[in-house]
Amino acid sequence: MADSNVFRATTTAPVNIAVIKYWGKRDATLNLPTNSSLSVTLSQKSLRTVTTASCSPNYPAADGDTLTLNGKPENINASKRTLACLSSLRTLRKELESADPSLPKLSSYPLRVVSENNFPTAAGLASSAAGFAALVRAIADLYELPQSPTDLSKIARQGSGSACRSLQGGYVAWRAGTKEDGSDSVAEEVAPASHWPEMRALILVVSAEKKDVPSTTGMQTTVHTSPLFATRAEHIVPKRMIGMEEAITKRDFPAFADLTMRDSNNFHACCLDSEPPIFYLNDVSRAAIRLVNDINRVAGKVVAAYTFDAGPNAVIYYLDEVSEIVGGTFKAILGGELEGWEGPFGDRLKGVS
Ligand code: 2P0
Repeated sequence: MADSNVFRATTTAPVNIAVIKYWGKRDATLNLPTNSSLSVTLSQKSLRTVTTASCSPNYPAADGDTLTLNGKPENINASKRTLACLSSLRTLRKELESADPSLPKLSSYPLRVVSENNFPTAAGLASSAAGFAALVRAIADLYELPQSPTDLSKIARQGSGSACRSLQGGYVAWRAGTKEDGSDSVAEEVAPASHWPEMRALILVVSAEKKDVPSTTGMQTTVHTSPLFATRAEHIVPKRMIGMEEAITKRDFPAFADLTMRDSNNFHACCLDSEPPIFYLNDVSRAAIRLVNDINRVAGKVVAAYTFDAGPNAVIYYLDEVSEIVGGTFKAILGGELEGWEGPFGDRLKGVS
């Protein structure tokens, strides 16, 4: 869209929470993972990044490309990951311009990217997934690129691994791939959100503080020092990916929940097995695990599942029919221990708009 020589596109991207975790890189430069992963894309009702990308022949070349995050200018040149995304997107635009010389030469104009997370800062949730997904989508829209979300996932992956799963809605698998150039390390939709409309997620904000060990550092410590991790990447996750896709296809909640909890536990066991050990869970996280087990025991079947990323905050998956039991129990027993809540996300689970 042209507006007095400024071309502009705005988009939003959602947060995703993995049920089979990405942890470990086989190539840190291309950001290729050691194992495949699978996530659920949350609705954008309260957790999303909004990004506007613009370019213009009138933007001073001396300013170069600029990025503003939550109102603060960022040093784009200090972020190799951002530079890699911008460079890949420009290359695709240049291909379009070469094929059709009548197109405006957007690839030669400086870019301005302005991005805002609408999550309450207190949520303490990783924002890199939604952030890089929104950046890639906004620039792809600005450049009118014809590439599919799966093709664009290769670019978002270079920004942050988990970002490649936020370009699509519903249930999304990131296939680790085997090629050295990363061309087959892409995200693809396993099922749309509408496939399982009863699915809900609740985020328990156990702590809003920054995590102790950033994911990028933590995962490589695990890769290099944990004997358990080798078994996880080679044997445990490949089987679980198959089981998880089957559980989603069949809408088998007990199987989905069992794999989700086992995979969270196995990922945190690998963290503990690292040298030095990495601790992401705290006492309240462990209380949340016990509470889910109690809820399931009292229900006489598995109706709720917990999962934890690189921090103490719990995400609880459940189906709408047990919303009151799950929400009510957590509020009554753990409410006072928590710094906040997000969700439930469910009937509005969807992808990028
Ligand atoms: C996941 N996490 O699958 C896992 C579970 C954290 C635990 O993806 O280095 O921020 O930018 O590729 O994507 C966090 O790692 O790491 C993550 P980089 P990212 O969601």
